[in-house]
Amino acid sequence: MTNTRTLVVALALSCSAAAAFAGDVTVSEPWVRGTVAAQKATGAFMGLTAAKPMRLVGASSPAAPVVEVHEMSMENDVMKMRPVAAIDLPAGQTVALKPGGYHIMLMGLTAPLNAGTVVPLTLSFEAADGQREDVQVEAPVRELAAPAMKMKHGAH
Ligand SMILES: [Cu+2]
Repeated sequence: MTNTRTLVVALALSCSAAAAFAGDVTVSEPWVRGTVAAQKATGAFMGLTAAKPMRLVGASSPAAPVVEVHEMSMENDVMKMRPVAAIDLPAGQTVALKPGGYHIMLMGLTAPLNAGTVVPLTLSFEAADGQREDVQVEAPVRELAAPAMKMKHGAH
């Protein structure tokens, strides 16, 4: 698959007066891990590069009623995850949201996310001066074929 294309759709929602411009953060290679029937949660991953110091402070998606910013860590050979209030994005440095680390958690899924479909995400960023910026992302769903990981949703 040629998924190297940067899928950044920096549309300001017509109904959102707060989304003025979205030029300060670049989102690269967003993707969502596909799910099987009855699976209620999955992760979204991407690279985030901010032109000036920013923080990822939240996310939302029409695909899931609950969306949180999570951090994953290893505890006694078990991957555990917990919500974090924000992810710091230093200027000019790409911060990776990837399996085993930071991710965006989509919870309360009502239908499986199949490879080949696209999940719209709205990412909310905050600058040092408190200014908010929303970025729209279209994240393709990838096959659930990644190496199996022991996961425990301790925080959920
Ligand atoms: Cu999580």
